[in-house]
Amino acid sequence: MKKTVLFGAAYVALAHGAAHAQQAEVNIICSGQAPWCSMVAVTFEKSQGIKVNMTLKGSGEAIAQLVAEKANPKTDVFFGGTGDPHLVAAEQNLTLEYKSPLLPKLYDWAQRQAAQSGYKTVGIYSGPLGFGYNTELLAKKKLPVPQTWADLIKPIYKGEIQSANPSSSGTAYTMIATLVQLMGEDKAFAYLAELHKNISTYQRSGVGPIKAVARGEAAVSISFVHDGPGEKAQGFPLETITPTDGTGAEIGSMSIVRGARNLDAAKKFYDWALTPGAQALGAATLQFQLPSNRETKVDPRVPDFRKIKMIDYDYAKYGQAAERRRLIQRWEREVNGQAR
Ligand code: S7P
Repeated sequence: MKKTVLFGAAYVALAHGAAHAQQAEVNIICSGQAPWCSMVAVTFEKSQGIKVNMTLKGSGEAIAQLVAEKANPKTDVFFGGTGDPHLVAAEQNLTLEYKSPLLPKLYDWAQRQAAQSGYKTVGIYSGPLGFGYNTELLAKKKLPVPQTWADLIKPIYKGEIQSANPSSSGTAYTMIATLVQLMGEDKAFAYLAELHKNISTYQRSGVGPIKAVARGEAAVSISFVHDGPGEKAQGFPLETITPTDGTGAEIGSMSIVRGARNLDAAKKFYDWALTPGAQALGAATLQFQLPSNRETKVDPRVPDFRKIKMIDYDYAKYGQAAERRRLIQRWEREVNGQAR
């Protein structure tokens, strides 16, 4: 998904031969889906007159880039993706403390994400983890809709499930951290080893599995359920469900890079991205996470947290670099390293 998109104002400026050499610009890594990232870039550029250079990357690749650029940052803002790489970036001092004037407008969970990072990141959306399933494929294979985590390790689902790989995907890391908090660590890893036998593919990106299920390439995915309605709206036979034995959620986040070359523009983007108008661009591009500003209109397709059995997810603990590394390494050793 490495793709750099340059948006138009700079070209227009050149064409007009105006003195636009000084035009403000901002370099953003976006870890959301492409239509949303593009809409955010185009709308910000048009409304604020600041050129946006945007690169799309999964959250794992995004943090790797911030680490690689540490001595000479080329990125100004890291927008979207699960909260854990943002917390890791904050801990490693790769991102900058900034208190947006919009902070008081945000839900508590988004403000907590900011506070526990020393205001080096902020929550921009949240969404629960669950399962996607292809209604036609399950019917054809005479398979029941899985209701619980325990269901997914039943032999009837052998080769029918896709997940993402936690080494590259924040979504898959959220799954590991959720299971560890739900079951206790050793039981969670025993569970993941059983689940491994039913997994056909671990995809690099978090949205890959639900897209594969929507297109009939697999029957069930472990995914953020807010990624389901967008696939359904495109006509795919896709439904989602959250496990009745409890689940976790991401706090999608945004951070300003320490040493950002375009700090003023980065702060302008950051403040703008927390407004209801900017946050409404998610649903407008079929992205149905719960926006963090309390005043943002909530689309009816956004998963209703009040109807889902949520665990009390410890974002601070599971966002620690050492904990994240340790759990991913354990998964590589005890799960991914095993034959299926
Ligand atoms: O944009 C959809 C979404 O589910 O994808 C993001 C996720 O971090 C994708 O990155 P990974 O490949 O690292 O899993 C989520 O933040 C977002 O809600």
